[in-house]
Amino acid sequence: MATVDTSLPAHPTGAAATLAASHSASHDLKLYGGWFCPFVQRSWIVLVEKGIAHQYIEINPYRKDPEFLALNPRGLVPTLAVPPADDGKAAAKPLYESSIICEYLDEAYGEDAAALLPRGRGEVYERARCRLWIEHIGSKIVPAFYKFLQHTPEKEYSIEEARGTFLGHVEAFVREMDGDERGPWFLGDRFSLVDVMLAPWAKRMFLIDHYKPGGVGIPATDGEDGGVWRRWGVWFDAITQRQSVRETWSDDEMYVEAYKRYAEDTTQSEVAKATRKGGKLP
Ligand SMILES: N[C@@H](CCC(=O)N[C@@H](CS)C(=O)NCC(=O)O)C(=O)O
Repeated sequence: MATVDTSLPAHPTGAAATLAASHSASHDLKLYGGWFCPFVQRSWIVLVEKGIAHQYIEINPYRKDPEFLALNPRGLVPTLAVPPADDGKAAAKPLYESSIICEYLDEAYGEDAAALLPRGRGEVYERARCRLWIEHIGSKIVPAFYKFLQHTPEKEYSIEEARGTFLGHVEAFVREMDGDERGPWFLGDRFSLVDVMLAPWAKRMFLIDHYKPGGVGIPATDGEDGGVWRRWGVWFDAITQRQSVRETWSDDEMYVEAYKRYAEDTTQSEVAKATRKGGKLP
């Protein structure tokens, strides 16, 4: 039986459709993804940023096909099939979890100078600091995003509480950003995995404006904390206009339709179920 999740449109549209079509030929490195999925978009952005040859395979992760589960027992996208190291006789090796896939792709491909995490000998602390704020995105900002988007009047928490928690986690992140107000990236003039990790949710914030009364509610830039929110605006504009982010994006209206099931809290996705229970996201 088709559900709100399994009946999602089967293909990307817009820029993402063009990108997927140009990576449809068979290749040993395969990204299994869903066009609507922000975790997939993270991995997809890294593939584009680094110009990594690959095959993109669109699947619906809510249909737990046995071939998909054989690769990823968690049944989630993104799932990456990594080429075997030897003569091609061995089977492809699976990898999953978006942040791990992104770090793998960054380390396995490209020059050190183009790395998306600081890699130099003298940069050990800086790399750890990046991972700390990547962890903050995953354990604080992303869960608060879903709690906000899945808010309905029946919930035991108010929309103001959901908004306050979300903005508080975003603010803590912005206060850690380097550089002056010109930024634009988390590391100032250096684009990194920290930016990649939050990019898909920055792109999806318009859905909260669309569906929730009062919208995201980013504070005014002339208020008490104006500097913080000006810095946020600089980062937000830069990330949402970044070519790799635009190329991995379908048409806006497709997300409006796909995220109705979150806004109405009817989806049975693992992320949504964990959000409802107040547990850790998958
Ligand atoms: N922690 C995982 C989360 C991935 C995830 O939740 N993906 C969703 C699509 S956006 C999925 O595959 N859902 C299938 C399901 O919930 O059954 C990651 O970072 O890769």
